[in-house]
Amino acid sequence: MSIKFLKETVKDNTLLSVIDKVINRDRITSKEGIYLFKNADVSYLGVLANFIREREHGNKTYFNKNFHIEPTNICVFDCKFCAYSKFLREKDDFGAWELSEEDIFEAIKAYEGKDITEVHIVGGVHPKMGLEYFKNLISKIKEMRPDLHVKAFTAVELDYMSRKAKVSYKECLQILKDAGQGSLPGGGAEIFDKTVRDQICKDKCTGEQWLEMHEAAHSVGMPSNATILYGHIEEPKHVIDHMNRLRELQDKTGGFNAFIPLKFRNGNNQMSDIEEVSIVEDLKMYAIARIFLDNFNHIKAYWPMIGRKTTQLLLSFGVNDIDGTVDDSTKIYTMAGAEEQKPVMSSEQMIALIKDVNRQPIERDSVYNELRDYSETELV
Ligand code: V47
Ligand code: SF4
Repeated sequence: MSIKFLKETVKDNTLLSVIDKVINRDRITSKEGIYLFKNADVSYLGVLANFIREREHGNKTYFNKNFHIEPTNICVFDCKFCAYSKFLREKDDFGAWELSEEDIFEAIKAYEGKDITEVHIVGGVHPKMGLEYFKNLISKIKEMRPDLHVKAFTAVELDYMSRKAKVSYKECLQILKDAGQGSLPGGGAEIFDKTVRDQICKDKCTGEQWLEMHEAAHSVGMPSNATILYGHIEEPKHVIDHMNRLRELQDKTGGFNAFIPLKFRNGNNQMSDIEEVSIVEDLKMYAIARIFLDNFNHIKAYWPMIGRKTTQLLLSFGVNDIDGTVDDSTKIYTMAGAEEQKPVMSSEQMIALIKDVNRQPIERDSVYNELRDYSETELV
């Protein structure tokens, strides 16, 4: 359905005014954002989100070639949704891991000669792995692979690192940047609102600290991503408050690359009694993110978490980026019950996934420089 036709069929005044705002590139308010969650149906949201997506990016759909390193799942925190972490006292239990430096270098060496452009390093907050350790680790990784972009550490890990090392956020980030770190992933954001955050991840950094960390990263020249963990106990007002705080920070710094909604998965965690939301809620979440976050260039669907089929559908609901090849190197979602029990996609499979829904596959680097257009590439 075209946006013009949508305008002719919609009768609700608020929904009509949101259409006009989208067409005129005007910003929607938080009140309107909440209204969309409560009153707009998924087809209306899809038309608007797709209109914005195609206006900004045409059919272009970005992916990159990356892999993950998760140094440990030992964590001092106890997020209720986490299916992955173990306390230090459980370090000898089945399922706990602590990679040695050698293990990490082996993992890097395994990609020697391969045209991978990014390593994504995140893990549990291990009480014995601090700033000094990670600074040296990054320097050595960059010595081995100067061409590799290192996207590393959630604001939660960084907050702990800087407090232990007794340095400011900015100093901590500058040290890591000097060692070769290129950017920050978006994890740890969850829901900024204190009442919700206290119920799902009370002991880790606050929403305000998460935002402060990303502001500090942008100020030292490191871009970052932002996430939201949706589909559990939060309400529309919390989601909109979360996105509003991100929109305000983005106005100030312009340092965010992508927004990544992460769907709560209920396997093997302390929130397993909460049912997962339906695909309709997923589509609405992504579409409203695309409409609300007018100053974010990219909305990313992280396929190992949301699954390949939904990812394809999301390319018509505002999404223009599907992350990377990942190469079976992350356990966060498989342990929480995501469909992707083996998150491996070759570049050919990513290209096919994008082409199957008539979009244009573009390989990008970590900061969205276009590396290669695969539209004309014949797949064997
Ligand atoms: O902050 C943990 C989420 C995040 C569950 O920046 C869960 O490019 C759903 O942020 N159900 C970490 N989600 C991962 C992350 C990420 C992933 C891919 C790309 C990027 C990027 C960032 O994973 C955590 C938390 O929100 N998470 N457990 C769960 N049960
Ligand atoms: Fe630790 Fe991250 Fe799991 Fe929270 S989500 S318990 S910070 S590993």
